[in-house]
Amino acid sequence: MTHPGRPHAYVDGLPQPDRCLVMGVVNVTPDSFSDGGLWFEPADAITHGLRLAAQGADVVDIGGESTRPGARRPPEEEELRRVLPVVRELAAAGVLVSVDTMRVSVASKALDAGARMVNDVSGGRADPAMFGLVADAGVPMVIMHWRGYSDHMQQQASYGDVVTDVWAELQQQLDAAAAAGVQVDRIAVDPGLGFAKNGDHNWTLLARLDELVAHGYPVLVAASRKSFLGRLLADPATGADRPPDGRDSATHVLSTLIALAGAWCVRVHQVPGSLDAVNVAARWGAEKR
Ligand code: PMM
Repeated sequence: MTHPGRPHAYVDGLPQPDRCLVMGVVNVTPDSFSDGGLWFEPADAITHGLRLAAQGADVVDIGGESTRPGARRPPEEEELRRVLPVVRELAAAGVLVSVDTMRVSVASKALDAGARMVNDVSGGRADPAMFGLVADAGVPMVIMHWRGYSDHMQQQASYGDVVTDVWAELQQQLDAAAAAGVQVDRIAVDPGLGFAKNGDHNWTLLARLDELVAHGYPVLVAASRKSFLGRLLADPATGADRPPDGRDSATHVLSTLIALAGAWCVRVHQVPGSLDAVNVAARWGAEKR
């Protein structure tokens, strides 16, 4: 049985409060949709990461590649240049750092620099050696549902039943991870909102999140500021999508619902509101036990 508001599965090696975890996002990129350019200078990214940690983020996720639809990949050297100084400084300050990368070389160097978790949005598909690295390092890993790189992923947004199909494809990656020796209790899964998915797919995955949770793996959800929220909250007068920095209230509401559905972690740009949200959900869920 699952307990609303309370994660029913934990990732070994990460904090285990009696509530859904909150992962804060630092995009060290010039072009991410949500905060592109704001934290592109290492000093700014470090300051921002420290702020997220001070606000109560359980984990701070550092990425150097924008994955917004249509984005081109940075060269490996550039991704390393963006990510490593930020990982190093935050880890040295005692922050629990996750590295958001699809490249095994970047993940490896980030772990050497103090990162303690790998968030691979390709779920090991972009670089199959990722599972071997994670197995050897013994660190937790997020396996996200992914069908292809951002420059062509939206052409692949075609499903029978999106929840069934996403799980079947995640299961393939879980099998590959296990075959490579990744410890099962160090894995979280993620439906990958917006990755080869349109707005309707995202809403279906969210509304039926309990079905993904029921498979027994800890589930991470990253809905924060994504474009399907901008569309939902479009200006009634002009029809223009709500810009990303106006999507945080809706993100926090979703964090409550995601936590109540039994998710393990929400990945968000603005930590305080979602931390309040998961605490409300945990208290609510405690009455249901
Ligand atoms: N989305 C983005 C980046 N990293 N990681 C996981 N695990 N899941 C996601 O859905 C995800 C991610 C997209 O962009 P953002 O960093 O601006 O939110």
